[in-house]
Parts: sequence; C-alpha cells; structure tokens
Amino acid sequence: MSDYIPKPEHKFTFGLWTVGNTGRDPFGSPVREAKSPVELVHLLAEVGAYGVNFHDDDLIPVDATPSERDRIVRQFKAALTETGLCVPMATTNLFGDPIFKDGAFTSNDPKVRAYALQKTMNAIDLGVELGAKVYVFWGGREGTETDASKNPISAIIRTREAMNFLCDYVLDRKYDLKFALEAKPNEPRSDIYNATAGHMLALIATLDHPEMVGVNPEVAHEHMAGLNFTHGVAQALEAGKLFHIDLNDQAFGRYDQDFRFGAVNLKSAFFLVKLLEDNGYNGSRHFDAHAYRTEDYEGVKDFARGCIRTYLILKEKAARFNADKEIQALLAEINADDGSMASFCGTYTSTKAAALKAQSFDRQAISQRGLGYERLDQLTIELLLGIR
Ligand code: GCO
Ligand code: MN
Ligand code: MN
Repeated sequence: MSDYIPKPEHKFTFGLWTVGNTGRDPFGSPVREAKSPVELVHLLAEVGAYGVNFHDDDLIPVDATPSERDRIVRQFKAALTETGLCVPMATTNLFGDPIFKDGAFTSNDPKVRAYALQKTMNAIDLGVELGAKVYVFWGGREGTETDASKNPISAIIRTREAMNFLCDYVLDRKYDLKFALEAKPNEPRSDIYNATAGHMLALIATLDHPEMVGVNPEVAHEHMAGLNFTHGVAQALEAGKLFHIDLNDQAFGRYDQDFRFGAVNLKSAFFLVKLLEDNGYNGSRHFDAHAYRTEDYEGVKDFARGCIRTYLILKEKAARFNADKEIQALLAEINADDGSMASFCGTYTSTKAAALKAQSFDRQAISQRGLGYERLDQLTIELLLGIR
C-alpha cells in the first residue's frame, strides 16, 4: 500500500482560482480573505501540487500598467522557482468583465469580439512567457437566455473564426502551444453553445488547424448535462484529443458545485481514473474545484490534499482491479471469442458480406447466456469498499 504521496509524474495541478476561491456565491459574500498569487503558489507547494494554472486576470489585474505587469510576473516567477512548481496551462477570463455579458467570441457586437481576441492574444503571450504548453478556452458567457437574441449558426461561425484566428496567431508567433476547448451546458448563461465535449470534438474537426486543438472535459460539466463523463473522456482519448482534463465532482441535477474530486460519485470517479491510467494519459490532472464555503485556509488545504489523495487511492484501486484474479477471469469469460466470426469481421469486402448474409445464427442460444455483470459489479463495489 502506497502512502499516496503526489509525485511530479502524476502532474497534479490546480488553478489560482480554485484554492484562491474566497467562497463568494450568488447568495453570500466571501468567507475567506483573498490571497495573492504568490501566497497561493506556496499553498499549492505545501499540499504537493506539481503545477499552477491561471486566467490572465487571476495574475494581472486587467488595468495594470506595463510596469505593474512586469513586477507581478517577476514575483510570480520567483515563487515558481522557489517552490519548483510549473505552469502547464493558462487561460483567458472572457466571462467576468461586464463587457462580456453577452459573450466574447460569439457576442453580437463586433467591438466585443475584437476585444476578446485582443485580450486572448495578450493572455496567450503571458501564458507562454510562464511556460504554458496548453491553452484552455472556456466560453462561460458564449450563450443565451433567449434565442431571439442570437443566431445560433452565427455563433458557431464566430467561434470557428476566433479559433482559426488564434491558431494562426500561435503559429505566427511560433509558440509551442495547443488549445483545449472546455464545454459546459449552462451556468452562468441559461444555455451555453457547444454544450458538451462531444460538441467540441465535432467543432474541432471543422477548424483550419484541427491538429492544434483538443478538449478539456470537466466532470461537473458533463454531469450537469446528465452524461456519463467516462464515456465522453474515452471518446476524446481515442481520438487523440484529450489535451487536458478538469477534475471535480457534482451531484446530478444540482447547481454548479465544483466539489472536491470524488466527493459525490466515487464509482464513476473510479472508472474515470482507471480509464486515464490504463490508457497512459499523460497530461495534467487538473483539479478545477474549490473548498466548501464552510472552510478556512486549513480547510482549503484539506480540500486540495483530498483531491490528490482520492485520485491516488483510485489509481491504486484500478491497479488492484487489473490484478484481481476473480475479476479478470470474469472479464476473460465475458470477452471470450472462439474465433468463429473472425472471417466476417473487420474491413468490408463484398465476399465477406455475401458469406455473412448466408450465415445462420442461433439467436436463442446466444441470448440465453447470462453475462455475470451483477457479480462483476458487486466485486468492483467490494474492491472499492476496501474488502478485496
Ligand atoms: C467553470 C469552469 C472554469 C474554467 C476555467 C478555465 O465552471 O467556471 O470550469 O473554472 O475551467 O475558467 O478555463
Ligand atoms: Mn466548471
Ligand atoms: Mn473547468
């Protein structure tokens, strides 16, 4: 049994906005005093994080002068050097400022769309200066309350245009940077365009440089849409498009909760970790969540350590699942293949199709076989409950 100590190869990261969350919500004021980016880097180092991510505005106030910007960047870099943390990802805040009240890249106002591009180019420069290799796009305001206000097809076209423009910017500047698009179905808008990771994958295929662009799926966002997160992540992984991942938790049917990873749906968190680990995902394990509003900064550390520990415990459980003789024997039985169908499967040929049409199947015999999934699932549950 390991001690669940985070190591750099695990790539556990947090955003400045996660451990820096002060507990403000639509019904109440902050419950924790704000900490500076430098203080947050030290807090993250203390809990064993590998990296820290940020929105442009988390680090540099939007109205900072060039000399203020330089001073902040210098101090932040010094904190990174002192702690050994790195910046694997950066992103743009395109949702907080009132100018983005009706979206950024999809706004009906061309001045807002142009400003969003300008802000993003500056934020990309900042991210790259601090070492980011992945750039996340979360379009929190890219949506509507009423579809009378915006043509949804224009929204798609404007999003594509912005992504193409920014990919070309990165190529023009010769940055080593990939984009990861993050979907969310709603909140803060009533409906947000490109609502799921699947929508994003479809959009990416239509871009000028699809090879530069992947996805950043988030547990809570797909759960808000009532979806199986592990299936969405599998689709992205299989397509070579899982460039980043936002880990947290969320009860289905509730408000946007951003709970500690594994806090609500342990079983699905297990299958997610197993998927990532079995398939050699080697990007950041980024926790996009925050501590309960009941907590002080000791509680924030408990929250951050909890995210990491739960991931590592589930990783160990996944290894245990793969090594469990009874579980593996059941899986082998379920997936048994006597080879008799091999000549029908795989790539299509007309001979194969003709032979397959002539084949007869004993539907009754095939369907009478019990699959043993009840036993398999119970074994999985017992493994998760720690008795095997
Ligand atoms: C949310 C989102 C954000 C983004 C972040 C990075 O629900 O608010 O998950 O936390 O991930 O803006 O782009
Ligand atoms: Mn979120
Ligand atoms: Mn997120």
